[in-house]
Amino acid sequence: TDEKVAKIGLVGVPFSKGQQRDGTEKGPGALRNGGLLETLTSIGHDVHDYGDLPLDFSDDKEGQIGVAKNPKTVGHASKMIADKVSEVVKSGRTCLALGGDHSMAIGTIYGQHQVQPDQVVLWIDAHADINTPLTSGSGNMHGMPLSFLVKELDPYLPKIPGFEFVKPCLTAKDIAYIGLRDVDPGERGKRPIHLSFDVDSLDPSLAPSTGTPVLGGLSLREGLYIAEEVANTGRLSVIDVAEVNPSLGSEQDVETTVKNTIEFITKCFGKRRQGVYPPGYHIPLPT
Ligand code: EXY
Ligand code: MN
Ligand code: MN
Ligand code: MN
Repeated sequence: TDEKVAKIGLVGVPFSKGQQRDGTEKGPGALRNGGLLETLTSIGHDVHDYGDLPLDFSDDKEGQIGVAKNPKTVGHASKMIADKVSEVVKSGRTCLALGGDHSMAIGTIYGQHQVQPDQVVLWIDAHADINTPLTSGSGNMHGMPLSFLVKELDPYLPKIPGFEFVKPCLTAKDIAYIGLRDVDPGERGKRPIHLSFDVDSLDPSLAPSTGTPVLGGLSLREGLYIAEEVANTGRLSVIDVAEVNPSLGSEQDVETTVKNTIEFITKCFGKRRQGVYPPGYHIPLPT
């Protein structure tokens, strides 16, 4: 059989201070209530749930004007996220980090980097999330995570309280935003993949419960195709699921968002259109 059992380490990142709406802190709960664990387990995966990180939610008094909002709160969260993700990756599990707004990726990428310094990042998003605190018009840190991690941007990055521990760990060419179509064998690497999935990459009709929806997004088939191709590499090491906000939209919107997000996650872990046998499954015989 070619079915693969993934060893998954699930980490809840209930966080919303990288942007200004309440609700993304409820993303992990919404995905749990939507049956994520049961679905992954039912197709044979070994899921260890590390629970939700106890993240602080206070608004900072400092740093509100111009530069970056809530930098200390985001910085402290990033440190806690990084430590947990590196623990999970070190244990040999694929880390499934359920956010939370997309500022979570500072910690998840930096944490993975401690164990797998040759990581590459696949960023699926309607937004590039690479504003520096000085180029950002909003001050929202969920629009900035990559600027803290990319070496080429280091000279442009002001010192921000809370981020003293982060050293840039990626070069620009370690990041793909999507769309490569012609790669030679010699250009291919076997590097561990960090998949950063912002649900707002999907069309708002598919993931309406998110804070910064943009019309004209990926169709469900396009999104699931990416997840299937990534699963086929066998090199997934960390997945961020960012910007699910169950406080936005109707009950039906939340349900749609959660259902499609769970579908994307299960495809990342090898769920196939033709069905998956759990390990040891045999077609029942009549007795
Ligand atoms: N580029 C805009 C900003 O920096 O505020 C919008 C960023 C939205 C970030 C969302 C979650 O991906
Ligand atoms: Mn994003
Ligand atoms: Mn590196
Ligand atoms: Mn986005």
